[in-house]
Amino acid sequence: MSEDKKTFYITTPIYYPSDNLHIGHTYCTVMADAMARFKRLEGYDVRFLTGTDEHGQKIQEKAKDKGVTPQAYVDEIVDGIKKLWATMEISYDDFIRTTEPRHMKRVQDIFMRMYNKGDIYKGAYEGWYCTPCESFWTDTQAGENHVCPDCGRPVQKAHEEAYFFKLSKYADKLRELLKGGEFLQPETRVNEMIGFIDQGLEDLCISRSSFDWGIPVPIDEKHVMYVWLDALSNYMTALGYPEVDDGISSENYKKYWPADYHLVGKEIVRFHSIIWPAMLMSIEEPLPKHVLGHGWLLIDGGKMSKSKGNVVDPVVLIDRYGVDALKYFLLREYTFGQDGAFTNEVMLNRMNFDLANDLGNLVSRTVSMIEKYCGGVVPAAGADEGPDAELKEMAVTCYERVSKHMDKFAFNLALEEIWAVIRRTNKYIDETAPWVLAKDEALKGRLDTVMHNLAEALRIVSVLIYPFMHHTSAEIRKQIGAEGDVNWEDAKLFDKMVGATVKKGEAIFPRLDIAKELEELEALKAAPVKPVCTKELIEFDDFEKIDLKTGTIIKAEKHPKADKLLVFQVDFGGEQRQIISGVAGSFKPEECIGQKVVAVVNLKPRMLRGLESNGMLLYACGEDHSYKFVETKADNGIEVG
Ligand code: ME8
Repeated sequence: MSEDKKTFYITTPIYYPSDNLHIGHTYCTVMADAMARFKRLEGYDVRFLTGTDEHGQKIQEKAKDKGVTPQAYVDEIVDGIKKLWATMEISYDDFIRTTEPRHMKRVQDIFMRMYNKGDIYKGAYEGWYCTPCESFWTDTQAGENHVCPDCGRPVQKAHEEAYFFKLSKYADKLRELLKGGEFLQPETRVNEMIGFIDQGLEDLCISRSSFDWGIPVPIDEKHVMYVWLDALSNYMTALGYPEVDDGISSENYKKYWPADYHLVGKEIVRFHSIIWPAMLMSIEEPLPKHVLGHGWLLIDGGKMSKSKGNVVDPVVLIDRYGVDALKYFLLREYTFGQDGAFTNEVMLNRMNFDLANDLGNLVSRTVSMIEKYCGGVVPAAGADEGPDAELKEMAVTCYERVSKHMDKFAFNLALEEIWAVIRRTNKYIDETAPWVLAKDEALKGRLDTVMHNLAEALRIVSVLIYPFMHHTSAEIRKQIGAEGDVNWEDAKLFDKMVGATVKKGEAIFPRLDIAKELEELEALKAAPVKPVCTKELIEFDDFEKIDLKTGTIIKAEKHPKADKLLVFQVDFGGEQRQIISGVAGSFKPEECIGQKVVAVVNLKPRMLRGLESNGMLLYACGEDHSYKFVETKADNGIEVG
């Protein structure tokens, strides 16, 4: 059966692990995830790929600044990215890292295919390079001020021997592809790209020799591949294309390629709709069906970006409001293809109005009333009356409208359709006034019908929201007693709930005090969460070298020749030692006597202004250089490990 399923292959950009990801990256990944979940629910055999783009000058420079190897640098950040996606339960099928051998081998093979086709030649590059964007620019493009036309930052002069890809050769075919109208969306980007081609496509420099953090060019070891050639190939290498001698099959490639959608931010549409198809034309492989350029999340009017540092950390928002609330906000608030401003206020209002008020209230009112009026069991319905038929019709046809919007990646409109059902159902409660019906035994039949209809409408909502907020879907289903897995077909039916037992749970979205939240979020911004680790990572063996012991200060006095130093005599349970610390600003000598301490005892002795210090005491030190003892309750001379 599954052999016959239609496939659906969707990708996100592979992000640079030059820094932790922010809410802009989260936005793109959340959209891809919602689409993947939606298509799975519709019965497609979905392949969802994300990953990291780990080579290039920018990463090499970042690693150097931090004093670590590029690999160690990216390993740590990629770890954080994977944790973020795990927290958000991003349902990717594969996560590709461009430093993995499965990718590197295949990119070299792709390079050779282009080379053997006669599309690669050696020359010299003379122009400008934007390291944050990893883009080449000509004199004209960089302009008099020598800035990157994409991001506006200064570019660096590059003069290198390099390999070139005959991009110009494909100009006509690319123009045709773009004019076809289907390949690149939204439409507004098409003219921009055609304009770019019309200016005259120059051959593309595809190797660098001034740094070495990249995939070696197979025919010339002095060169590494240009990071975009390396990165774009990920969409195929992750599927096992081309077959190389490493035991990984290309079955997935046969099954899923060409990609249905490459979802990318608008700033990298050019790479995906010009360079990428030209590479594929060169190696004579099918082109992806669609490239979709989404808009940016803006902050204070500008693009939120890692290199500008004006970023919103998704982890902070998830901790406070939960994964589903954040996903809902991102998918509901912004229009696909357009930029949108991010502010805490917009986000909190959205969460309060749509989630706490509309959906949260509907769930809690429905479940409470079924418990109160029907003994907690969903009753059968009688004949339709008043607004019943309208409510049913709206609920059972909602999936059609949602599907139509999803075909266009219009997540906001799809959610708006679902919320129209939610709001209609809330209105239905007000119109039917169950609390009045409950007062008259003769109206019990009508009350049952109303309760039944509420439970059914909520069940349909629980199916429809599943691709966007699966935790909330599960929680609603638990509270209303809906059985079994979510099934898209069930969104078309209105008679599944008779006999289900409801059970009131916690409020699914507690109401937020917006003024208080705004203040607290602002305070968090002022005092950003500091990473615990601020130094280079060390090996366990390095740590093992440190000999830490407990002791008690038995004597303390000022250093006769230095105001900042205190001279301690410390008893380590047998041996006594003199240890000098620069903490006179934080303690009076007499208050140190009797203090239990932890000390490094295998530090080489040092002379400090004429007195020997034999070890080092540990303190917790504030930024203002105030010190506190690191206390211990252990006896003297005990090893600290
Ligand atoms: O460009 N608003 O990686 P990258 C919305 N490695 N989306 C945003 C955003 C914002 N403010 N900021 C970033 C790269 N994004 C390359 C890609 S693909 C073969 C190689 C999202 O880490 C958006 O999807 O700079 C954008 O295209 C992507 O992150 C860029 O991530």
